[in-house]
Amino acid sequence: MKEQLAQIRVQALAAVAAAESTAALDELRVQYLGKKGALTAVLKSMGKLSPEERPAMGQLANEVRAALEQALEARGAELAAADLERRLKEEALDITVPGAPVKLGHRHPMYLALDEIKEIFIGMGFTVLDGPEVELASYNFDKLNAPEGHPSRDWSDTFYFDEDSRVMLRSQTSPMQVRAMETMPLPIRIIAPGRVYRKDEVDATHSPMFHQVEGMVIDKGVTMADLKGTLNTVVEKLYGKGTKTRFRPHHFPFTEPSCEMDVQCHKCGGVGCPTCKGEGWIELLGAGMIHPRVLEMSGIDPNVYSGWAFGIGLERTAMRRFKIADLRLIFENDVRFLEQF
Ligand code: 2U9
Repeated sequence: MKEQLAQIRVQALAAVAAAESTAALDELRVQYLGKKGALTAVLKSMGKLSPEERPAMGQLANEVRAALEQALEARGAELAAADLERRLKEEALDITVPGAPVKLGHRHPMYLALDEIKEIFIGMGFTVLDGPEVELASYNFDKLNAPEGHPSRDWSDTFYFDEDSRVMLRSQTSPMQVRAMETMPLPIRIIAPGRVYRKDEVDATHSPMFHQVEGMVIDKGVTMADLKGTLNTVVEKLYGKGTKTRFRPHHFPFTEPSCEMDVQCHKCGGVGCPTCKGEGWIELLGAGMIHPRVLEMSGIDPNVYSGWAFGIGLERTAMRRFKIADLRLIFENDVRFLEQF
């Protein structure tokens, strides 16, 4: 038994010293000290010894167990330290290396144009309105003096939701202004920007969804002179002081009289060039004095109050502002295009 214990000691200590992982150490612990382990087997057979032999052999067995446990612990600590050393090397971070630059996004060119317009009108005391894109035809058409049968209500131009043409995607932002006339106290100074929808095929100048900014002023004694004065001021802020404008008569159902406003071509200064198609002028927006019937339908007395209104297409404004040749670029959101602004 003495030889057996000595052999176990030599073998086990050699195995522990050679172990290369904590898993291997665990296996050795089971192999020698576990329930069915080699040393445990020797201890179990101790009962067969004579009472004289037992104490010395017991002491020897305990010494072997202690030596083995100590060796397991020491080798375990060694392996853990080596493992930590390896991980510290492998996982070392150089915190002085500069980080990867984060790419910041920015405003879409059309919203840059909208922001400019908003800023100008807010500076003149206007409030910015927001409203539903799904509208009642009564707000989009009837209350804007385009009754049943008006060409603008045609199914080929308008996205209706129901067969009797009562609910639709708004074709202009004017319904927001009708709602304002019905609910806001007078006088009113508002602009209404947003998406509008018309059944157009997509090409370089048309899209079934586009953006407008409309605006209006209603007060006592408002005249066409206020319309011209305010819009001329806006144009000077957008295109620079001294920019010339011109007003041409036009027709809209919701304004009377109606006009279109042109700005002198920034490229040729009015002589005529490809940008203005030889005209010297570029069409900018539509406007007019709010039709007395429109005021009346929303409960405002046209004998006491008058107002003017305008509408401008945002995509076209942004295209002019940033010299963008094709409307589709504005909607495609190709980063290579957007990054240029
Ligand atoms: C109310 C009364 C009157 C809004 C107006 C225009 C003229 C106009 C076009 C510009 C380019 C539409 O996007 S576009 O195709 N708009 O020319 N819009 S006056 O007049 C209103 C609005 C609301 C209650």
